[in-house]
Amino acid sequence: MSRLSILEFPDPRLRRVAKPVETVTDNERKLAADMLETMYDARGIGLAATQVNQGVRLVVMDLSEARNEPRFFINPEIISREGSQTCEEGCLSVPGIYAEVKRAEKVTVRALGLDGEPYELEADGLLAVCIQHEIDHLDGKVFVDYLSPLKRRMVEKRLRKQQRQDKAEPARA
Ligand code: GNR
Ligand code: NI
Repeated sequence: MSRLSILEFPDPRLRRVAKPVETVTDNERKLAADMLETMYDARGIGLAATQVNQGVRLVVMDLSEARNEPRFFINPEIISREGSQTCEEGCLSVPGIYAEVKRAEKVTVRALGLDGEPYELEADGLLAVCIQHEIDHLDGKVFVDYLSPLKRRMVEKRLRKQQRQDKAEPARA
């Protein structure tokens, strides 16, 4: 397995809309394994292929405390949604920024597993938030898009400054 680098907002590559996987092969399984390692290493609970500059509809997640219950979603689709909830979200592509986002409380997701077989999952709470956040990434959306334009510009400014500093002093990053 290898660790991949994560694109950071406002990188325009985060705006690409990912393409469906046609056939699940060892290529997708290798990418999923690399993404899982990358996500664990970064201490995230989810990661979309878009974030590692891969334009395919593939998501990995693990919400377990022990980090031993990986979930894989290929071509995920929300087929029903119910209610609403507000959760403070963060994103590995928007480091250090947290903001409340309103999303559906319960969703039913249809996806393919790593074996290429379709399955459905009913999710609520944080699991439902996370899957909605990840599918947004596949559609080129980032959670800061839900903030007011003023707040989003502030986030963009702060991250651009941080990225300049990281470039100038990589050893301290
Ligand atoms: O690690 C993550 N935590 C998180 C917390 C609240 C709502 C969504 C998330 S997803 C995020 C990882 C990530 O950026 N996935 O795209
Ligand atoms: Ni994210």
